[in-house]
Amino acid sequence: SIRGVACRTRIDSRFIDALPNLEIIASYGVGYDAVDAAYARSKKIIVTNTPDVLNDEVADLTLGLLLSVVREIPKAHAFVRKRRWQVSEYPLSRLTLRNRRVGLYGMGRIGRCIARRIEAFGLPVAYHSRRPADGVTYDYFPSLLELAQAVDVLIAIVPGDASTAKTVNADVLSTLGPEGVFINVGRGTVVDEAALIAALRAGTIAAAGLDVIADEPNVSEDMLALENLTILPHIGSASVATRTAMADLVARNLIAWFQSGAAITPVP
Ligand code: NAP
Ligand code: 8YV
Repeated sequence: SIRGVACRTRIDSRFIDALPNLEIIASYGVGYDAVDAAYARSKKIIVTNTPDVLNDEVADLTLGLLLSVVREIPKAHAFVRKRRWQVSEYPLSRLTLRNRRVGLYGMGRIGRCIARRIEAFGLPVAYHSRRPADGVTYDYFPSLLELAQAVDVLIAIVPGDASTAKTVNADVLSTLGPEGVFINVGRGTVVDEAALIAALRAGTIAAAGLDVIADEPNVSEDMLALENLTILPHIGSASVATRTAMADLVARNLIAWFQSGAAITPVP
């Protein structure tokens, strides 16, 4: 009897087959990698996501994470908490954002919002995507490796799918270089995590910040042991206001579908 699903979970072909009268899967999030959208399509089931309503929130968090990594904000806070300020000054941060060049891996809805914030920080922006993005004038690089060569901060904001899987690999990280900073706010699957851990351990890159990991919420001991890695529990969009806007869009998609037969934000 179920004709519509609102979800924040994995929806695979078995799940879909268990609901023979399903018409619409309204997924809570802009990334819909957890939904087997190709299978849904083959069954003429529509899939919707929640684009745009979270762009600024995720971009804000990205800049917060970048600053946290480079200027050691979480560590400095822990230093005060442990009452160590009374004993000594906090050490100067080895890294700075000044005079850096920032590369965005992905220049979509959220990437553009991140780029505008980076510009406001006075830093040049370059990017890689499969084709040049319409309406932006930032330097475009046709490969991720060429982008990594040209920048010393790399921010990943691409979807998690087969085309991006483990693309931030040992080559990309070593090209980014020993002053390099890597930030991931896209999906954990985009990164070869073993290569990232090795690069952070060896000083192949300087530091990294992850809002997403491949096997959430299971953070490996190897990751937790790294002083130069800051990990957030996938909170890019996680404010009450933005998550409410996302939930409203899920509901509005379902209502529109059942009232008019046209969803508001179907995935491509
Ligand atoms: P979007 O508007 O679809 O932008 C995606 C960008 O990635 C485009 O520039 C696209 O350009 C590029 N891209 C896709 N596949 C690529 C590939 N194989 N190689 C190079 N570039 C590729 O998506 P969005 O709304 O900005 O969201 C992006 C992703 O962020 C989501 O899919 C989700 O996984 C993630 N996200 C995370 C959080 C969080 O809480 N951390 C929150 C929201 C979203 P081309 O198609 O031209 O290549
Ligand atoms: C959410 C996200 O955390 O929209 C996305 O793609 O990754 C985040 O906004 C998630 O989808 C909701 O669980």
